[in-house]
Amino acid sequence: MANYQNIFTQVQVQGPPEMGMVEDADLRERSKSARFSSLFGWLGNAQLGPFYLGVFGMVGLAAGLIWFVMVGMWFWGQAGYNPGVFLRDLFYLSLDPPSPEYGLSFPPLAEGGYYLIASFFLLISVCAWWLRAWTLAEQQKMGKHVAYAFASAIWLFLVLGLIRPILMGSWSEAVPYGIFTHLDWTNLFSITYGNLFYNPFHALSIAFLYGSALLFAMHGATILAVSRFGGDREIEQIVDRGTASERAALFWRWTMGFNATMEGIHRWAWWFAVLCTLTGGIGILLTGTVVDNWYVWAQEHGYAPLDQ
Ligand code: 07D
Ligand code: 07D
Repeated sequence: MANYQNIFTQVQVQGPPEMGMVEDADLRERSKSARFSSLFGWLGNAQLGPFYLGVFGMVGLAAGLIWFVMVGMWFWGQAGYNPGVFLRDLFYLSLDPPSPEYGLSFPPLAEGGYYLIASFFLLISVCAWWLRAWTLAEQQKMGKHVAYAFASAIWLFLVLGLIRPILMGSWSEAVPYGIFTHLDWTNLFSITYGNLFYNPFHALSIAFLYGSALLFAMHGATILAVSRFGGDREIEQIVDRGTASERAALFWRWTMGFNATMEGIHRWAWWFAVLCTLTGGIGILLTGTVVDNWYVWAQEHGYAPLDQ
């Protein structure tokens, strides 16, 4: 018997590919073929394609690739064009922003100009990808929830690499492109401004980050636990008695007296994820612009003890 599909179910049902709706859709930018992959079927839907690229998809991928290759070429140069050194030092190599004396001016290529050009392409890439999320939702007459959530991540990204450096009057404030160097930057940022733990927006961001993981675990576990009743199929679940949905809801009502609804749980998830980067961006924006030292700020506002 063909069973319903989830990550633990090995049976994969295959019919003709589902090519997607054609009404009100621009078919010129959608590829024409679809394939099946058993590997993909274990992780999600087995069907691969059709793929929609469109103008914004093309621009996003092309600009992203230019950024990636520019960073890679810089690393290649730093490694002395030696593949062994490149691989050995890959996580330590770095394309750094200009030094502080250049302020917001355009420095020589080797002293940060190249970094600014690469950043420009990354900016175009991320923005084009956001437009793609918006226009694809528009085409399907969907809400714009994905685009708004992505906008929240882009807000933090823009604060880190564009808005705050401009407010501080220097591109040197931007984040370097390197695996470990961007961690060093994060560490140094915290130390420079008196320990980011005393920034309440960092705390809020952490609460939403941890909360997102907790909610994701609760939601994922709940749906998996009722998938034996068809809970993962979500059809006719909301109104009927005795359904997977009702069991899932009752489980949490009996566990903690309160339960989310099938719709509401996704609002919880959306808000927690969105608020993580939204509050984070506010916290970074205030740092160095409004608040110079978060520990001193916290002492002045009764958030940290005075006698330390
Ligand atoms: C799982 C979706 C897939 C995305 C992945 C990331 C690149 C970069 C590198 C060309 C969850 C793809 C990575 C395209 C290629 C070069 C040089 C998303 C998933 C797999 N960080 N960060 C990582 C970025 C910042 C911090 C990893 C980006 C801030 C800490 C990866 C940005 C601060 C740790 C990475 C960014 C910060 C990391 C895994 C941009 C404060 C880790 C990311 C554009 C927020 C972790 C070695 C991941 C790690 C890590 C990418 C910004 C802190 C390389 C693209 C400046 C403390 N960061 N990061 O899984 O292992 O995300 O680092 O803003 O511990 Mg970071
Ligand atoms: C970066 C959003 C932008 C990303 C975009 C993606 C590509 C790749 C490629 C798909 C992540 C673009 C993608 C280009 C595409 C492919 C292949 C989201 C980003 C648009 N902190 N901290 C946070 C904790 C400390 C510091 C947030 C914990 C120390 C700084 C988070 C701890 C110091 C910053 C968080 C801890 C410090 C942060 C990030 C513990 C270092 C930030 C949320 C337990 C010594 C950032 C307000 C996020 C922020 C941030 C967690 C400790 C520094 C909640 C748990 C004290 C400088 N920290 N942190 O979603 O917003 O990031 O702060 O110790 O900038 Mg922190």
